[in-house]
Amino acid sequence: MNLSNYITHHKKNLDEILSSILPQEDVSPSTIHRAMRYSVFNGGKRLRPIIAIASAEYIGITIDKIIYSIGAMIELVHTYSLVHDDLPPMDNDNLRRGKPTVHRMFNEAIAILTGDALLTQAFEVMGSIGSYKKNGDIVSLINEFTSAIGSKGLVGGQVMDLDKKSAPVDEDEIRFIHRNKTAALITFSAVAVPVFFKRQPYIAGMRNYGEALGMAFQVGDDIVDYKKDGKEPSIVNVLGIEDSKNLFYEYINKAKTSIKYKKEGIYLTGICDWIKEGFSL
Ligand code: GRG
Repeated sequence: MNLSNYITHHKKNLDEILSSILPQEDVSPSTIHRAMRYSVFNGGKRLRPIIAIASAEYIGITIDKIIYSIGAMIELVHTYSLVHDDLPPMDNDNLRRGKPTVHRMFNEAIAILTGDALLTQAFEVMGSIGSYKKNGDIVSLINEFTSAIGSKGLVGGQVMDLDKKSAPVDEDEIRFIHRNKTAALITFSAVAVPVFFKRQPYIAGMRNYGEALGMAFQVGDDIVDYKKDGKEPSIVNVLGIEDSKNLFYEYINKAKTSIKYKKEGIYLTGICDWIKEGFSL
């Protein structure tokens, strides 16, 4: 199956699981459930769950309900981070994926609570993963997840990003932002399956893959945003456009070379090309 069909196929199954996890819109109080479903089913690429699914493929684990649930858990946290990031005290965006942001469609209080509820729902899914497969390493999965998304991961990266919106930024600080705000959850997506299934020999390689791909993703996004509206803080402030582009390609190559078994890793390397082409720098 080519990558495009692979993504379409798994996205459909993943969306079915997400739909079964999220309360229906008419469940009281319906406003929050409408907002949760609105934010999740709003045209996301599902990049992070697809990475988790491709990592299962890489290490020879059948793609079943557990793998989709790991993907769903990640997508719920990703969506919460975007809903909060769009709020007025953060990025103050009116549109996300071309449609009104949650605080514009509903209101700010509902957007804050939507993020809170999605984050909480992710941990409910984590509980169900632990119950389906009793011999999985759920404790290590929880530890990986909380380090990736807490104040020493996603939240910490967002704080540094906010601090640096109106202050000079150096290369170490920009790398800190990229590593935490973006690469931490992408890295979690790459290591979650080998961690839960206790496939130790694969964990370091998948961590290298996730870190490099996550860094590439944010460098690419910085370049696109800088060209569009000079958004700061940006790697472009520190390295300029040409060196930032070179760094992007370096990270993409680093992610690809972390995949030792080329046949089994065909979708993982395909995802690197997908990102490379998607940014078309
Ligand atoms: C509010 C705690 C908190 C954190 C927010 C916004 C954020 C931190 C993290 C997002 C980091 C990120 C990936 C930034 C790049 C901007 C971008 C392209 C985000 C969207 O990610 P995609 O492209 O989103 O994977 P889709 O729409 O496909 O789901």
